[in-house]
Amino acid sequence: MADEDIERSLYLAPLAGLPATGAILPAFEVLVRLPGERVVSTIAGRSDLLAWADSEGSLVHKAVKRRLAGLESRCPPFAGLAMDGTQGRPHVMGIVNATPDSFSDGGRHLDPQAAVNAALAMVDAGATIIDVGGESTRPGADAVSPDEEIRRVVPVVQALAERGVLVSIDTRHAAVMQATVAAGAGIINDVTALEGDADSLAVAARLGVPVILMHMIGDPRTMQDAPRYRHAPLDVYDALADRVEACLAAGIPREALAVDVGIGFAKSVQHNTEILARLGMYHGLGCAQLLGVSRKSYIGRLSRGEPPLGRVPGSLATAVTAAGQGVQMIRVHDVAETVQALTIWHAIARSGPAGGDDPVWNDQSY
Ligand code: 9MG
Repeated sequence: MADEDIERSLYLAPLAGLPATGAILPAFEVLVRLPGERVVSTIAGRSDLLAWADSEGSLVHKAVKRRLAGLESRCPPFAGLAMDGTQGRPHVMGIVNATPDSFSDGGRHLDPQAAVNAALAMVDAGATIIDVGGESTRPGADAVSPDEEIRRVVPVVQALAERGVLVSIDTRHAAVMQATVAAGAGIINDVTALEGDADSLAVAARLGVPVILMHMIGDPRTMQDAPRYRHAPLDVYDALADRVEACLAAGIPREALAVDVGIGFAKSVQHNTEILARLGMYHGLGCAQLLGVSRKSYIGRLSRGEPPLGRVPGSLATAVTAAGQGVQMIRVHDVAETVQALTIWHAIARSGPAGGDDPVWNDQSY
């Protein structure tokens, strides 16, 4: 097997410690794709893993060291925001949908001023990014023309950018990327990972703004038909690695990329939970990580069939799970609730054995 093939068939999912913060990680689930596509996995402490890699020869040793280096290095800032743990709790991205058919707040933000007011309230509640979208990506949603999308989102993006808000534009259309970055958007959030429009990769590279690459198969109309994977967490890892490589080749630097596993996009409930249990693994891609789970249907399916507004507790539970695996940005509808949950998570995490020397935590004056 070639060097690169060995590295691509070996995956490490951290079991403890915060990846991407520069911390040494103590233990891993080690997953290996065997020829014929069978995947075997085992649990190993860091020193056992290195001893095993040594005994397997220099190529395996090199591959393990490279994977470890990816997980244990400090993530550089993304869009000017710290991503290496010094930010404390994960950043919260508030969702503002300027669409008539959005799955959980449809119609409420069609008036640009109402959308701007809702976004400013989210910023007050602690959001550091506002994600503005003009096309619903819920399963089965119809596509919207780029012109209509631009008409919906540009006034909102412009008003927020003028007030100094960091705006990400949720779009899969190159023309919308162009119009909204001109209006002040600071991040592109593309659920197709810049594959949904033949011009997106070149346009994003030319615009020079940071990009969030989300994993999906197919498009929102068809994606839930029959999602199939050989091994969902590893297939998603490989697909994101390919998109990161494509962006690097197009001239977008790694520090301007964030990855997102795309929960609910072409995934069954089991695919979602298998991926959510291994979020730490995706830090091996060397990019910041965003997660969007807010009010998604897997929560109702795993619970008691609650409608979107009844899925806030499950959204918070997932956000806290993600924070514990080093995910740096969480995309949500319920900003105040998420900020509170993540603040408490952070206070507890900092006081544990891996808590370190957070100056805020160590301030005894309160
Ligand atoms: C637009 N959109 C809807 N769900 C999303 C998710 O989970 N991640 C990202 N990046 N965007 C999303």
